[in-house]
Amino acid sequence: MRLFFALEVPADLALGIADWRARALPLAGREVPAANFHITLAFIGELAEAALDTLCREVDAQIAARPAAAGQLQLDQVGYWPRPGIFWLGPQTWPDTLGGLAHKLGGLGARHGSERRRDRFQPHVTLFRHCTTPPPAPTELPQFALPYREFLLMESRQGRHGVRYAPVAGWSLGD
Ligand code: 2AM
Repeated sequence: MRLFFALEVPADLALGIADWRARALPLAGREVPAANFHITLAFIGELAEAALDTLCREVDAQIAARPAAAGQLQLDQVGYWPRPGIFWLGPQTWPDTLGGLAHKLGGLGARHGSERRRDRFQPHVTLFRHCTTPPPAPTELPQFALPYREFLLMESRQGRHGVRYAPVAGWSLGD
């Protein structure tokens, strides 16, 4: 199973973001479908199905020991990473608790063999993949509020019509 931890983008917000993308940005690279919008907290990669229960119990224990807080992100900037060729929408600032959660989840992934991220955590929704040149600035600045009260363990499945993400488990965040 190819797994990652993520914050979900609610369907109505995803449609709002897709509308803004169509209005404010030219087509760049490959457009990510609105149904696939999410914010990756930590990428796990391939995990044997037999190890899934262990991973979930480890997350339970982490959350019980140090509950992470629910919150809200203001998605108010865009960015471009030339190496993966990703054009993204994300917040300029975010709660330390969210960075802490991403770090802890990344640590659990590392125990199961995934590579630890070396770059700084930047929450983001990928809008376009495979961009070869930086897209121009949006004609309309983004301003989307993304409230989050839980995070999900997602499975990435390659289908005939492209990749699809399916939730495998979820954890509520405290106040
Ligand atoms: P993204 O978060 O930049 O969009 C499922 O594949 C998700 O995990 C995608 O959202 C993807 O990028 C992220 N992802 C894929 N491979 C990754 C890797 N090697 N390191 C970190 N994140 C990765």
